[in-house]
Amino acid sequence: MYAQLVKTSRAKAPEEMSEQERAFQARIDRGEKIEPKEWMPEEYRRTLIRQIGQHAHSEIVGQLPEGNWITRAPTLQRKAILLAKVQDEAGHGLYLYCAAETLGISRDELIAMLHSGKMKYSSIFNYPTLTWADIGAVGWLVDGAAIMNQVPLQRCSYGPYARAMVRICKEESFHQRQGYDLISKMARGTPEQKAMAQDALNRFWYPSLMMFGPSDKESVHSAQSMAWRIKINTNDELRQKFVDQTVPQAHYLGLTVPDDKLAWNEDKRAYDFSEPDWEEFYAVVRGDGPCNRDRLGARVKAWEDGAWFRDGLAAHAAKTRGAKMAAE
Ligand code: FAQ
Repeated sequence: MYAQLVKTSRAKAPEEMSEQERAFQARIDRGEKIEPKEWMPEEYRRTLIRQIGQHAHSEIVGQLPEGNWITRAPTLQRKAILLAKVQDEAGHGLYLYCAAETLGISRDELIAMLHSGKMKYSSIFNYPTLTWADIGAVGWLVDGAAIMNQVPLQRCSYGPYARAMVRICKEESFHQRQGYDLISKMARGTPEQKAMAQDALNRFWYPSLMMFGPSDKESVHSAQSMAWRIKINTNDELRQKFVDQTVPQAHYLGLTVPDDKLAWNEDKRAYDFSEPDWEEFYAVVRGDGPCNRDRLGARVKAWEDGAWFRDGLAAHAAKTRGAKMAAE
């Protein structure tokens, strides 16, 4: 079902739509929310499954780079903060799997597609977290980019996705602030700590820009997804907003953004900046990033190791159901 999604770089024109599709589009254009039991075009449903499913997988796989540092956090307070953040990401994954399930796909099917490589997760989580400063960079830059993309999604056309985003955005905002707090302590610490903060920025800058997806001219889904308000902004619009928000923060921290071409453009009242290396992006998306195999391997192992627990829960639920039916 998922694999049949048509890839198109343009939105369907009104004359190509059926009467029912035109009425559906009119509801979207009026800003109405679409709810699970209502009629929707098959492609709308599949596009949502793809995007929400990938988003859910990203939250779950996204626990791995930070989970890697829980046992090595430098203080009890930092450890408690990191634990809370990683747990929040699990919660985000669960809200999003629930939202996807309202579209008629099961969580088991979604997870099987992640494990077989049929479904994607965000490219960013295929980069390693080599030092403690990377945990600051993940919060500051990765959560910062995630929020930039997710705040508009609170206004997306599909009710369950839009509502899931409200709580997720509140929590992501805490995540971003804790990352900025961590990186600012490092940037204002000893020369060695400042060097670690700079090194983390150097390594995470371009992968963070890649999170917004390919440039608008290469984005296959944007036009139709925007017409359906599954996406509110284009990939390049959000990337630009992220750069404009983040560069002054880096300057304030005394850190240098690793881009020789970065310059304020007074005419457009925004920064000019270098594009990420798109060949690297597509290689990571294809499965050839620095950590793809480790990340997927860790998820598959966790799923297999947890089988006894899922089986136990299902057996208990069946037993309880049987006892209830016998009593009725
Ligand atoms: N990585 O036509 P478009 C987080 C794929 S949450 C991998 O532009 P679209 C929280 C795309 O799927 C981060 N693949 O696609 C956290 C498509 O391939 P397909 C996740 C990517 O969907 C923080 C192809 O390229 N957030 O970080 C990426 O219109 C810290 C063509 O691209 C979301 O998922 C990528 N970066 O736009 C957790 C937000 N970009 O499927 C832990 C919701 C593109 O045809 C720690 N998603 N591709 O085979 C979206 O807004 C959109 O799906 C985009 C991509 C903007 C990501």
